[in-house]
Amino acid sequence: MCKVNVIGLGYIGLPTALSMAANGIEVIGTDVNSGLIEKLNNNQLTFEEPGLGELFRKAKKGRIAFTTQYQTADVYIVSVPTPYVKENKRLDPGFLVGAVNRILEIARKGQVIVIESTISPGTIDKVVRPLLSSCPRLSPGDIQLVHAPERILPGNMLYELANNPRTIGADDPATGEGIRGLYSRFCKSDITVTDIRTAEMSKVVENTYRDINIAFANELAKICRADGMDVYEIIRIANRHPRVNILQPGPGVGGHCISVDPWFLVGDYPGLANIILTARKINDSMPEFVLERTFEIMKENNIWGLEKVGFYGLTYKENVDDVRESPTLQLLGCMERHLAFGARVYDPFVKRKIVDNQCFDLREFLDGIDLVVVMVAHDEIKQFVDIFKEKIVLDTRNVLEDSFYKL
Ligand code: SAJ
Repeated sequence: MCKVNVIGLGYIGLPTALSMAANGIEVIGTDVNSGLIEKLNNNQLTFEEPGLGELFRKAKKGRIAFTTQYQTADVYIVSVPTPYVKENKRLDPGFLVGAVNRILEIARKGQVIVIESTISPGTIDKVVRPLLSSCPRLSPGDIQLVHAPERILPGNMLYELANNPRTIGADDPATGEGIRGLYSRFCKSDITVTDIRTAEMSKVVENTYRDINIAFANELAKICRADGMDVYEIIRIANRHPRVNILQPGPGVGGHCISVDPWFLVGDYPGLANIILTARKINDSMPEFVLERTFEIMKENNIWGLEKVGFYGLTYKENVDDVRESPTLQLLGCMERHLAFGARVYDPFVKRKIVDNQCFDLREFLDGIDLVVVMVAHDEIKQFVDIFKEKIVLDTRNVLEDSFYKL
């Protein structure tokens, strides 16, 4: 029977560990954050995701334990953060190196290390393999490496974990087939086995594809704004074409994935990753574009003073609590650089104070302001359309009716 040690119990590691345990696999969930481990051992979840509570209860009926310690296992799944260095747009492999080194302290011949964290193409060769070859306890080939990138969409993680096709990159086909068998215990879709380099590149390419297509929608929004056209109607009609699928313009691209992964290609292939770089610049320009629209609307409605303005939404997208690289944080950073302070901010999913003038109650947030800029399309908005109607609204997510300002 296969025993699995999942390293890193964040947005990817925890659902993966729980899904495996709920499907009869023995799982040790490891995270260096003792507070997180304590919460899990007290049956408290560490982030919001539809269905996570039910999966947690199902997993706890299986064989799962949470600890800060690494434990020897047949398979180690590494799902630690892989941030990128803003200055040079390259991957910061620090957490990955730390996790692999800790595994190599206890790993034994015949065991497998699966890297799930998103990594730039070539990271396994450049960063991970040298750790194995320099490990005095092990001989070449004792430990097999696999890269199994995830594709789950925050906000729909558990369904996608079970139903999205998966990619398994492995040096050794037999190992790839073994890991395919393990993942098929909870993944009901097809699982492609390929080599590691192809698995690394395909993952980054998927997210880069999406970033470019979001940039196209955002550029269309700017073009239509300049010419007084309705970008949403144009996209709606264009998408009636059987082979056209234009995405939606928004206030920017956030999250730890779409806004990050394309930079790996820009950093690794300078001079070649041209449309990729241009798309990143377009998406990163959207928070400033929202500020320009906000100022236009303030002038048009004689609203003077940012204390009359509120930004609804701090997370990077609807119905999640993740604020990493969020367009609102990018926008507030831009305002600070121009010494523009005083606007209010509110997000129903953000319970802790992370910015100045942050409100924690919707009515408190709306009371006394004239202009609301909707930055995130949380479901809450649709429950309170009537009170939003009492305000001037810039709806950057096209989530409210036509009576409001749009991008
Ligand atoms: N966004 C738009 N317009 C759109 C779609 C998205 O402005 O039409 C914005 C969102 O508001 C958000 C950002 O883009 O700020 C990214 O959101 P997302 O829903 O497009 O993607 P993520 O980051 O939540 O998840 C992506 C997914 N990748 C793809 O769809 C190719 C997911 O499958 C990956 O597993 C995930 O990245 C990841 O972890 O790599």
